[in-house]
Amino acid sequence: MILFPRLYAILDSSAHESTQGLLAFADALIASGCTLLQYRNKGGNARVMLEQATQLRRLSRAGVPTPHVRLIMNDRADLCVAAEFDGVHVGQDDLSPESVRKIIGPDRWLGVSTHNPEQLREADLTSADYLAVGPVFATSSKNNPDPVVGLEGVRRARQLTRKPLVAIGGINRANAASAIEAGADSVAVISDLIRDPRKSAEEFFRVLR
Ligand code: 3NM
Repeated sequence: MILFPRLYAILDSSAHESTQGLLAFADALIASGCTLLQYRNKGGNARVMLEQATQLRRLSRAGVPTPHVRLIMNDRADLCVAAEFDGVHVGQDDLSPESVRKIIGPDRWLGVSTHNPEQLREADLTSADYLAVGPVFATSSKNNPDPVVGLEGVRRARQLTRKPLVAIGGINRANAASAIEAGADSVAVISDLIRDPRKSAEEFFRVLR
C-alpha cells in the first residue's frame, strides 16, 4: 500500500496563459510542500504536452532537496513514459487501466477516475494504485461533468475499496476536511489553488492535517 499525500494538485494547462505561468505555478506548489502533481492538458497537442511535461519534470528535480515530487500525466501513458513521469491518471473514456499498465510498467502509479459505485467496483479490480471519486461538489473545471456524488458518494466509495481514495470536484479549503472525514485519503484540486498557489496549498495542509 502506498502512502498517499493529502493534497493532490492538478496543473490544468488551460488555467495558465503560458508555459512560464504553468511552471511558476508548479514551482510555488512544490515550494509549499506539495509532493503530488498532475499535469492535465485537454487541448491535446502532443508536442506541446511533451514539452511542458519535460519542463515540469526538470523543475521538479531541480533546486533544494525536497522530498520526491511525483508527477502524474493525465490520460496519456505514452507521454508519461516520454517525460519520465511517475504515473498516469485515466478516466472512463481513456485507455483501460490494463492497457496503461502494459505501457507504464509495474512501478509507476496508475489512477482511475470513477463517478459511481459500479465504476468504482470495476476499477477496484484492476491494477490501479489509487481511485478517484467525483465530482464530489459542483465544478466548473471539467467539461460535461458527471452528476455530483456528494460526501455520500465518498462514503460509499470508501466502503467499496481499500485502495487510496482521492476526492475530486469542487474541493476547496472550506470543504476539504469534510471529504477526508467522509473517507477520502486525499483531495485533488484545480480551482482553489490557482489564485495564490502557495498560500492556498499551505492552508490546505493546515486543514488536512
Ligand atoms: N475530474 P476543481 S471533477 C478533473 O469528477 C476533474 O472526475 C472530476 O476541478 C471528476 O477542483 C474535475 O476546479 C475538476 O473543481 C476538478
